[in-house]
Amino acid sequence: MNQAFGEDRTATARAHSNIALIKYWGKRDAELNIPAVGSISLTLDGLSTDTRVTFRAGLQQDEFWLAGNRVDATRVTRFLDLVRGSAGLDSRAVVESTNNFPTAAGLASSASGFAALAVAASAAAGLSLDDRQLSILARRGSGSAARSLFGGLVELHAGTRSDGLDSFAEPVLPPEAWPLNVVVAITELGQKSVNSTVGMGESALTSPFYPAWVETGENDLAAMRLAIANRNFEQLGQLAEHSCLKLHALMMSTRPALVYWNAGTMAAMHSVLELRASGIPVYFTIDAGPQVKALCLPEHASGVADALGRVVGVHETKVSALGSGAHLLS
Ligand code: 2P0
Repeated sequence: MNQAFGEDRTATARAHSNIALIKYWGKRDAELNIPAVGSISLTLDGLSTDTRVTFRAGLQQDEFWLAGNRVDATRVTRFLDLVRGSAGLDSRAVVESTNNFPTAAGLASSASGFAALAVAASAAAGLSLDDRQLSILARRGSGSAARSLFGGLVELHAGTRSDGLDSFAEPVLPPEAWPLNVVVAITELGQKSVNSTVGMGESALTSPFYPAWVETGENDLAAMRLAIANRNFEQLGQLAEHSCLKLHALMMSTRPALVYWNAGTMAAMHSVLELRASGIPVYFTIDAGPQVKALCLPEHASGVADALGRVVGVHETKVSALGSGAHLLS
């Protein structure tokens, strides 16, 4: 650190991405970013974001560097303002972030991104927040980020309070308690066209299925909690596929329609169904993007990855186990 910038306050954090088994889509408060429904996810060890935050006196504006390129800092500034407000800090910050996976292609970069930013920025600002407070802070950046604070299987509560203080994530099962694998099949490397925040706002306003989506959410969560408590993989998989397909029915019935699938997505889904018909317990889930994630047990992961890797339209596959929660690196 340059002595001339003796007031630098810096911290670096790592967070892993997560995929939802019971999906979040829709907000009950857009300003405070409070979800309309709860969600349950699985934190992935193979997909992570490392973020360094340096508050620097005299800096004119926040700088956001993603993989070495300076990018728009609007959303980062809005988030850092929350941290500065709590810490009574004026300094702007340099935020340097790297993902080890394609950004904005439906692999939840905002989840690991805002979770890492919440941990690094609060530490650099000198705040000492507990896990629940960190999860609430991360949620303000991105709903799915609240879940990436924790490893293994995680639930984000929608809560009922208007201030959102009961909308936080909690661990359901630590990663070592139930070894599950996810095979990610990448069907498109480019950027997706509609971001999730905008998309879910349009779904709430225009899809005739949105009321049913919100109404059935609690039942799905309860059934998934039970499947996890019983370590019932078939139940977990069936419920995850149902939540995924219900989400995409909601998206497709939005105006303008949100169609995230491509031909490779569909082919990979059918490959999962064929594997299952041949006796391999494997289930698919898909987020707001074209990638397919296949849920399976570790003994089937390499066979599932081989099969999905041969599907026309699948560019590559990546096997991931359950990951740990967000943590400081320095
Ligand atoms: C999820 N997704 O539960 C669902 C499934 C995408 C499809 O959470 O507006 O980027 O920043 O709170 O967290 C993506 O939504 O949205 C998401 P904001 P976020 O993983």
